[in-house]
Amino acid sequence: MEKKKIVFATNNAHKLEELRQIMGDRYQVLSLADIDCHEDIPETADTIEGNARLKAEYIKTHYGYDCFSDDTGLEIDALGGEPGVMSARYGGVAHDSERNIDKVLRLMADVPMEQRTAHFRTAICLIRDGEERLFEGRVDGHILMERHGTGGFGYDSIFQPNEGDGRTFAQMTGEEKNAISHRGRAVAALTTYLASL
Ligand code: ITT
Repeated sequence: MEKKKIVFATNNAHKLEELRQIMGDRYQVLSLADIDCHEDIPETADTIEGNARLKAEYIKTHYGYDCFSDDTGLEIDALGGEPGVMSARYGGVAHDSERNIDKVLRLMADVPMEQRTAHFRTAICLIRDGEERLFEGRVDGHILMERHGTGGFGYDSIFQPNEGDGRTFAQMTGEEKNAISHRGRAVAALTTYLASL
């Protein structure tokens, strides 16, 4: 049977690869490049849910495709919930993960381990047949004092999930991360919904 097509409104190749790993059996997940969308989609909302919605609505309006988009934020308790919606550009330069991590580690240099609690939150907005739906996923953990591991992307090397065996996301395989991650959970909710249709 031919796989159903769905657009994932992201410019982040790592996220696309994660999604194809999770949904690839049943769906042909198209990227923005696949639909010839090369412009910067505005992410100007002040919540991750709002940004997920903006991205999905942009693609529906300008390209006409049913699609979904995700927005993710790392929320660190000792930093009052930052970087949150600012996660991609926290260090001052958009999508420079090394600077983002440097800033977090600098701001938290004096925070003891028990107070280094944090979570990733992902909101996914699906637009399908004129209907809009939100799905969420969350994973709780701690921010380590330094980087561990080289896999994954973004803040993975400083995030140690509570449910794991002490490794950071960057020390896990993609499959291990997806099984417990914010995005993995939000996508599970999305795929359960899509499968129920
Ligand atoms: P798109 O908006 O094009 O999808 P993005 O890189 O801007 O890609 P987000 O806004 O969703 O992605 O995420 C903001 C930042 O949060 C992202 O740049 C990473 O630094 C970080 N991030 C997102 N998901 C992550 C994950 O699974 N592990 C570690 N860091 C992550």
